[in-house]
Amino acid sequence: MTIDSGRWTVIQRRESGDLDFYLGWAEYKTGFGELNREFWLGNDKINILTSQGRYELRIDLDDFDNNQAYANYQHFYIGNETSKYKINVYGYSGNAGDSLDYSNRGRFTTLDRDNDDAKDNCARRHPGAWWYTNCMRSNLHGHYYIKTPIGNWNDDLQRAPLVALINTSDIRQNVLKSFEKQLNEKVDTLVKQKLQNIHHRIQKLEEKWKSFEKDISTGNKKRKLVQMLMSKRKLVNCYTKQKIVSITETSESSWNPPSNATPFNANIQT
Ligand SMILES: [Ca+2]
Repeated sequence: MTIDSGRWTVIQRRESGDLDFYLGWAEYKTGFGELNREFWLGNDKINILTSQGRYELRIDLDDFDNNQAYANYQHFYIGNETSKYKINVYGYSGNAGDSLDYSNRGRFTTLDRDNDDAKDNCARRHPGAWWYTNCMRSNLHGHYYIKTPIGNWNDDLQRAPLVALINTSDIRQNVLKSFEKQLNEKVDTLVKQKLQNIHHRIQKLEEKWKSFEKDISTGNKKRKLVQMLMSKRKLVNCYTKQKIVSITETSESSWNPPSNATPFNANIQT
């Protein structure tokens, strides 16, 4: 079934009237027919299916004049065999009319198991098998007419019904996964931007630190140079003073020759 992207599981198909649907409890319990032709999936399987999540039910009808109609129910669940496959269905939309609401909370009845509210067996009164209450307003397993019926979709003359289920839990999961993916992508983008900003700021700080270190280094060099120059100046000053003193002392003493000095001519041999 390709409606809504093919996410439906077909649980019943009638298209030719070749398959007999006027069957007993055991057949409806396990299912019958061929999946690619006419069939009923089976009450046990539908119970298991609809217990797995929230399921939607869709019923498509058409007649030999190509009139088409559908009924959609937002929620569909049937209980297990102990509950007589009690049906829970609500949230109708469509153009076929809400014929199933009358069966809501009804138990399944077949020709050999009378679980309906009527005094007699509705499955025998309206040959078929269904969630009859005080009988019904829909009977999709009823007699398959081979001529266009006189009546409307709401009586038991429907033909060629196609009944399918969709698991809305799966759809919800897919939507949630999609949101989660989008959220993760946004978070990743934001984290990347933040990391880039932090990285940029760290680079700036490193550059500032290098500049600061350079300044300190230059300052230290300058200070050392100044210290060196000062110390050299001191040395020069000191040296200059010493020189002056030395020169002065030397000048003063040169005026007095040593007492033991020999006269220049004393050693001259005559
Ligand atoms: Ca009854």
